[in-house]
Amino acid sequence: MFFNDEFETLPRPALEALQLKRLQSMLERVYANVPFYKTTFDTLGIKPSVVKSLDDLQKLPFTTKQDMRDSYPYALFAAPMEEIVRIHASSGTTGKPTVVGYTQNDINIWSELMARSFVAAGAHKGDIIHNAYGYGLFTGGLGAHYGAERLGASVIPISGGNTKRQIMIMQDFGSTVLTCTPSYSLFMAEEAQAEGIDFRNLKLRVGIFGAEPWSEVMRGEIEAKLNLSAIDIYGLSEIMGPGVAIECIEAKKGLHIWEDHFIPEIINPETGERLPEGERGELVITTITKQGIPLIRYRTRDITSLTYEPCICGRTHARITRMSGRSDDMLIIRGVNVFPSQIEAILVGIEGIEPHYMLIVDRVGTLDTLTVEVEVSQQLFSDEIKVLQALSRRVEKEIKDMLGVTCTAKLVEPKTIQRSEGKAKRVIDNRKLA
Ligand code: DLL
Repeated sequence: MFFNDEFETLPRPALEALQLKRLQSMLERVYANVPFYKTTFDTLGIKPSVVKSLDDLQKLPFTTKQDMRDSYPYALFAAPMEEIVRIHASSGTTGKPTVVGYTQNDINIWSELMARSFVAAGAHKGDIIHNAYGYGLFTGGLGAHYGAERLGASVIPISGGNTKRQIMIMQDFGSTVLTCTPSYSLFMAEEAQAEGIDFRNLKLRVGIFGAEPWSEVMRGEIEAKLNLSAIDIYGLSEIMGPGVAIECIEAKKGLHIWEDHFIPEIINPETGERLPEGERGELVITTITKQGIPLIRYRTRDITSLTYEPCICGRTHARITRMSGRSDDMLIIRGVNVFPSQIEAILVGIEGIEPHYMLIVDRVGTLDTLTVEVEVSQQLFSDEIKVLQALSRRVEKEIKDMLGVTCTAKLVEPKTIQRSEGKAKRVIDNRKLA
């Protein structure tokens, strides 16, 4: 099942010809309308006409989050303000947010791509979509909302928060599709259990989870606890919002990136060189139809790989693998590179451990220390101290064996680690304060 049969299954030669045509006209547009691009191109002695093939994209410079910050709030917009109908922003880790603007045409395309994404995930007209992504400057809520309406489904704009009420609504309104962050879905499962509500009695069939990294093991956990099929959705506000890429329910093997609107590349984050198909590196995206804020070779900082292998679902669009973290949230602990998602994958594989954890990084003298605070099941927590100690040692040993990093495991009571209704905060890095 497709939302847009023609474009989702466009044979690759036609898809690539379309990409080139759209890329060339986008380059002309930004060169004429965005002083930042004109200056950057002129400094490098490049004209938009340098791009004669898709490969020539490599001749163009990258755009970074810093460039967006420097252009705060509107300097990268390529359309006049009278044509901007919506503004979103993503919270920055420091200082000002990154601001993005959409023309009506951008909103229409975003809605279509989200509708395509819903269909790829196995949703359809007639579904009742419980949208618990936050509404506001964050793109999750409104992005999924407009896509659900475009699909013709019934959308419940519940947003995040008030979890007990969420569960009541899902039960009473007969929600069939759940959209929220993966960590929030587990929190909902926990709350439901505390209320004595069994997800097996709910009508949920599909969950569309994204906005933060999660793991294959966590998928298993969510599917078992919420009794639904869990689909990974990717997106970022700079490029559009949710719906840049999504897994298809047929294969659940990689996320199709909508290539008639975005050109993906994978680069070595150190050298900036393009990597061959299948190799893991930083995802770089060029938008080819956006009007509000088109971006050339935007460095997402997300780490993934790309494949053009045909998919059993029939979509011809390339797939990216599940994100394994960001090149900039990578922790370096005593010289060892560690992604929080790697630790998570280890934790959720250990029996008695709950998928709620916090990594605390500190510096004692000149030595980095890592403390892994993680919740254990109620049953285990009331067990003998000996049992808990053995479990701590096991967590420490598995992390050491798999990742080569020494840590201290601190097992805590169920529900003591702060829950999030949006993106989960998994790392406290006290070293930055020094
Ligand atoms: O998180 C958009 C979104 C909303 C995506 C709802 C999916 C669902 P930002 O707030 O700009 O936008 O954050 C974008 O979140 O660069 C990734 O690091 C991370 N991210 C998003 N989706 C995934 C995912 C939204 N499926 C940043 N897996 C991105 C891992 C993800 N990381």
